[in-house]
Amino acid sequence: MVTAKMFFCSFFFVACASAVFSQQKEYRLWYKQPAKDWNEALPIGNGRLGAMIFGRPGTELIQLNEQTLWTGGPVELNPNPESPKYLQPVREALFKDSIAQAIRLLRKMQGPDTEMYQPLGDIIINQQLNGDVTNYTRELNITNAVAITKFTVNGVNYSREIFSSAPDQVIVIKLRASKAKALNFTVDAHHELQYLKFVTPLKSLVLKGKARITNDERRNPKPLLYTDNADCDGMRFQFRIDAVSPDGVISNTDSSIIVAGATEVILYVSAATSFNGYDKCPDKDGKDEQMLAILGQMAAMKKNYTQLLSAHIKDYQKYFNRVSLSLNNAVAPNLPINERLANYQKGAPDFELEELFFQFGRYLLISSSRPGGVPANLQGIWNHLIRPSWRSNYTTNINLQMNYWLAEQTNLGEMSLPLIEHIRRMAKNGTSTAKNYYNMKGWAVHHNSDIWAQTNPVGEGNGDPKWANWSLGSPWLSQHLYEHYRFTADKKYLKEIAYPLMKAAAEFCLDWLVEKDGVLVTAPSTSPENVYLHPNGFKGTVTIASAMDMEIIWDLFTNIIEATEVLGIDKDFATLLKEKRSRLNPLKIGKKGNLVEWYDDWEDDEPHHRHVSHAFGLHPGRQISPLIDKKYADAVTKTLEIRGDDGTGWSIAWKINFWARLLDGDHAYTLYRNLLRLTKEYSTEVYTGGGGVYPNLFDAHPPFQIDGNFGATAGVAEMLVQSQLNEIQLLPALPAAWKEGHVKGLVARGNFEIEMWWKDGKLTKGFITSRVGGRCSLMMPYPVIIKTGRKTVDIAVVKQGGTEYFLSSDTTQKGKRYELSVK
Ligand code: FUC
Repeated sequence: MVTAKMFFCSFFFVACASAVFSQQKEYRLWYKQPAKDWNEALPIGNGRLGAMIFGRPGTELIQLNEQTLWTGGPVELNPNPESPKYLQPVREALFKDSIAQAIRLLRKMQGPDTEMYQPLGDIIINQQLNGDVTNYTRELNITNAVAITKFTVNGVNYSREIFSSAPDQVIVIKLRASKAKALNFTVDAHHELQYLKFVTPLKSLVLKGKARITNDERRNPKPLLYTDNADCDGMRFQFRIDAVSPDGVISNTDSSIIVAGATEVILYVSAATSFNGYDKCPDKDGKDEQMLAILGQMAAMKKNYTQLLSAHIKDYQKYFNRVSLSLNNAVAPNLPINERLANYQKGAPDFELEELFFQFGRYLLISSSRPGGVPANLQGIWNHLIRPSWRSNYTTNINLQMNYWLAEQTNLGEMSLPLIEHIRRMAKNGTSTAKNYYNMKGWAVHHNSDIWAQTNPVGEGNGDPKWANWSLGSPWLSQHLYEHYRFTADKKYLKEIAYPLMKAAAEFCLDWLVEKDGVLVTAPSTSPENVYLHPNGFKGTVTIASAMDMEIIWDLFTNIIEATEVLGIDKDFATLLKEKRSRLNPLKIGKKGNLVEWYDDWEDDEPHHRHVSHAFGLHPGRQISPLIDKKYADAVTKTLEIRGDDGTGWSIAWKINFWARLLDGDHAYTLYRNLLRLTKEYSTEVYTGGGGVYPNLFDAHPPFQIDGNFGATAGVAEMLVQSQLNEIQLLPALPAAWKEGHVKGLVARGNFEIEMWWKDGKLTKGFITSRVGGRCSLMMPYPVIIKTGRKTVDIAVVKQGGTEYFLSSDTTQKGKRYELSVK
């Protein structure tokens, strides 16, 4: 683990060191009222420690999370030894169109569900305020990652500043009063379930608990219970709060801290769990969470507030300031976000809100996914529920992947390392899954994973195979392994980390593919989580060779073939994959002009279904593009038109990316606006339509699911720069509404960093920084040349998908910034 991390840091040094820090605009989400609900509270995080701040004057609520606090323990690798014997009968049933029989048998090939991500607890600050609250505001400044609540009572101004520091691994809260000694409050801690709470002789308030070893939701519908009992071996956790004040008197009860007569108070919050890796029992082989929390707290308390704050801002801005975006020279209207969202929904322009929402996705990724940690889950790191929706786990048929689409493009490549590390863990468990469930080589990942790197088909014998038995997680996740190479151009990483895992995923695919009517198909196959209407009058979920399966496998094989050329290795394997790729069941165009999703051109049970899995080849894949073949691009366009512009949050976000890849900036922009709809639904799981945002700009599935935030940011990046076809396209899908603008710091494959200005739909000026050297190619509808100083420039006019493009290409030197010449 340590070696792997060190390796990652070293290969990343090149990218980080050459990043040019830019001036950044100040982006603030601010409100005139405290949060009434969790979805109105404001998120902060340092990758590991998260908090939701309600900003309530009298009884402040700060809900905490620690990224590694999950139920359960290491996975059982062979929970269903009977599984392999059902595979052949499933295939036979599918080939005979006995779909109901195939579904019945597939349920026998399922295993345990995943564990759940858990809340850490709450901090409650009860402040004595003798009078009415006036001048109230609360804000989250995403340019420095600090949240502030301010209000006045009886002429005294009170403020609370809070941030979660990555360099010091604590949450810091500064409470201040404008009048000397006017602060009087108690600090309490709480958890929804059983816990132990006490104040130490040194006046640290401590809350400790233990997560249950199994979520056993299906077998035990009763609430989960935390216990301090030694024979329950779930994960231990604790958080500690210390108060420091230059002038106030700090005392305590058995279970709370009391502050009296203070002008300023700093609260330090540290937390730790006993999580010691995906394959270690979190109790008996767990880390000493008490020692970790105490040591972390002691180190932080040696520093004063100013030192902690400046270290935090410096660390955060090192990432955040790499990208700046300016649309139509927008300035923020002097209105709270909820009012701006309401105006926006009525059609008012608010380009600053559009910039802010783009940057908010980057803020959330920096705050929930740091090297050395685990990946951002369905809610990043923010969850207050014991039973969160979908267990707040890692869902791998779109959601986990979407969380990371923005990372490389928006200059946060390091933040994808937790995903890469998790893929390595899933590859280990997934090797057992491929062997134990199917008797196959390579590694397999199904629809869900968790901190324990679970990879088996979930559902426990009762799950609907349309999600539970989806089996192509390893080839899809391998795309992230390869994309990390494409963006960094780091051949050492490709050779040592990515390639062996990609190859093993391909070995699973080779075993998984079967021949039918002269072509290679997958069986069983699903098109996540959609349902078709079979001409024989039944509804089906399982099929043969869904378009998505074929596209995912095409993607992996193509990436491996390319990688073998880059590395000069494995020629025979590449030859084999080329042969297999040419025999994959081909994509088809249906009677409506749509891209066929299923084995045949069947109707959908729900034509507006949120998943658009068969458009994978357009995005995040690179098989389909208007620049390659108009025919398939037009078919996906038709498919998207039929699916419509609504959806869950992540579905709308995916559609932004689709339309950007179809080079239709205006349509992508329509979807971006749709996603910025204030949702009314706070807690119900809505599956059809209804996506949007909450007042805190968290994406609404509904309920809150963070992939929509990340996917939207990636979508804006796709509108501005694309490079999936290797050549860089600048402003490929610029909406007409963004008449003029400037963007700095987006990254293109090959490790090129871009700064550019545009006006009336056309590039006016630009620079490309070559971070590692190498050939840089541009594909533009008008001539754009990199000024490398060479006298002769290679520029060619090429016809791509029926349109003329100017292709220019030149060799660049590492670390050099080149101006673009625009004709
Ligand atoms: C998939 C999606 C749902 C939801 C869940 C977490 O099952 O179909 O919409 O996002 O993951």
